[in-house]
This record gives sequence, C-alpha cells and structure tokens, in this order.
Amino acid sequence: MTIRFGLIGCGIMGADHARILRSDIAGAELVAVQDMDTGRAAAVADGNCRVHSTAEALVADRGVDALIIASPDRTHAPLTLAAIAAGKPVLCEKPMAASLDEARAVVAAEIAAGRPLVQVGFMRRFDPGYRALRAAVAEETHGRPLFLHCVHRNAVGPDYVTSDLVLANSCVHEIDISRFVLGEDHARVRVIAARPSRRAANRRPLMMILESASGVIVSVEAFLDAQYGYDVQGELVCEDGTLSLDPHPPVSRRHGGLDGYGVEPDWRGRFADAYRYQLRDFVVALNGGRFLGASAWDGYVAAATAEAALKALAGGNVETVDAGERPMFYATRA
Ligand code: ISE
Repeated sequence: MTIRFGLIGCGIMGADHARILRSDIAGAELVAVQDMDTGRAAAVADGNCRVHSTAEALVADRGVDALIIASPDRTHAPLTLAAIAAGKPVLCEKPMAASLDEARAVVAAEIAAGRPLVQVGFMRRFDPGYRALRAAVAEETHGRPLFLHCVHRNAVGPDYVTSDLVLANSCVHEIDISRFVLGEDHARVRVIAARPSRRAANRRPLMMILESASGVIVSVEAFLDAQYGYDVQGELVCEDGTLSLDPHPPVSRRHGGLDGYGVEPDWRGRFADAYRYQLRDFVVALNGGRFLGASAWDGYVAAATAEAALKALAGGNVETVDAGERPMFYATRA
C-alpha cells in the first residue's frame, strides 16, 4: 500500500526528507507539508502537494497516513504526542523531546495506544558501518569490546548552539549509536571541556566519556567548528582486534598538490545511505514489517543520558545514568 506522508518542518532536514521520499522510496508519496515559514513550505511542496498553515491541520488531514517531524527541537514531543493521539505513525527527528518529562509522556502515550507508532530519527542506526560494528559486538568476532572512540566534528556550528546544545543536539547521536553498537545501556558519564575555539566563543569543544553497564568506555570528541568539513569517526577496540568506520567516499583524488579524499560539508552527504535506508525501512514497517529504527524508549534513554551528561558538564562530576527498566511493550523492538 502506498503510504501518504505529511511533513512538518521544511528546513534543511525536512527538505532533505522530502527529496529522499520523492526520489528514492518506493511505496511512499509526499502529500502535504507545513512550516512556520510559508515560503519554505511552498518551496518544498513545489506545487506537488498540499500546504497546511498549521501543524495541527496537517496532523488532522485525513489524506495523511504517516508523519515526518523535522520542525525545531522543542516541537518534537508535542507533535509526536499529537500524532499518537491521531493514531498516525511518526518518524520524528532527534532529539525526541526537549525534557525528560516530555520523553516519558511520549513513551506513556505510545504504550497506551497499544501499538508501535513512533520511530526516532537516529539515522546512524541504518549506516552500514555502525551496523557492522554492532554485528561484530553481537557475534564477538574480535572478542569482547573494551573501547569505542568516537569523533563528531561539524564544519561550522550555528551561532545559537551552546555547549549544552553540543551535548543535547549533537552528542545525543553518539549516546544513541554507542548503545546500539554495544547492545547495552550506559551507567555513568563525565564531560570535560577544552578551551573555546577562537572561531566560536559561545561554546566549548567537549570530550564526553560514557561507561556502559558492562564497563566498556566510550569516548566522544565533539567539536562543532572544525572548519574543514563534517567528520564522524568511530573505532571499536576489542580484545582481539579493532574495527573502524570508513568515513571516506569511494574515490580518492590527487589534485593541486594534495593526495586524499574529499570531506562532506555536512551530515546529509556523510549519512546519505543511512537517511535513505531509514525512510525505506520505515515504509516497510508501516506495511506490516518490523520497526528497525530507534523507538520512543530509545529516545527516552537518550534524553536521560543527555540529562546526566548536562549535569556532568555543569558540575564537573561523574554522573550516574539511570533510565530504569525497559517496558515489556518495547521488548521486541530492534
Ligand atoms: C545536527 O542536528 C545533526 O543531527 C547532525 O547529524 C549532527 O552532526 C549535528 O552536530 C547536529 O547539529
């Protein structure tokens, strides 16, 4: 069955989801869009779908079967709750909620609805590299894991991003993907800050250190002003060997006195496959398949871990992460 999608938020990510939906996903159609900026909504609609003036109207649109939420972070939880209330499945961009209470409310609402309706846009779970790391851990092909070293560098972060947002908006990817790779929750977190780059006085480059429940150490360098491009790396160190993500494009170049690889300007290119697979598998799940992406529970655990990390940054201490027991409702999710 063709799934008729409504898109809320037509900024960088919304526009990219619309492009992928239209060009790469079989069995899906973009039928309606909405954005606070009507010009942006009209540009993404491009005369090919309905434009709603409010998110509520789009959620209520009877011709919309499922939703993609790519509006500002603070709207994610309220809109996800609205989607659940309308009985419409939703792929919500990360982070799922702006507070832990909101994250709990989403989990409670989905459980009350009695069926899976929420997938959080932690798209790295669909990246073939991270999936290979997860398989290596699950099958112990290189022995048990000891360290996961992560690098998360953006070329130039937006001005409004503070050190807190580096944790809540950027590091939340590593919080989730390290749980996914290791197959277990985190128990403790600490965060140390380097001096500010001269190019961004309002935030600090951060080093977050997570410790998993079984004692694996996850190090995360988060530097949003690296200038040279978007660079995400990961090296898993196990008892009998290491595995690293290959961040390179398929072609290397020698040109102008340099020998090497191009670096993507942002995450859309670096994770192009992951974004595509995420939407493709969401459509498969809506047609009766299994949801392979992050659940509302995963969104909640990420929020709980990010909250502990924020506390660790503010107080300089090691903080305990305690998300509690996973409800039975989520036992069969990937
Ligand atoms: C952005 O919102 C993303 O989701 C990107 O994947 C991440 O690398 C970036 O730091 C965030 O700001």
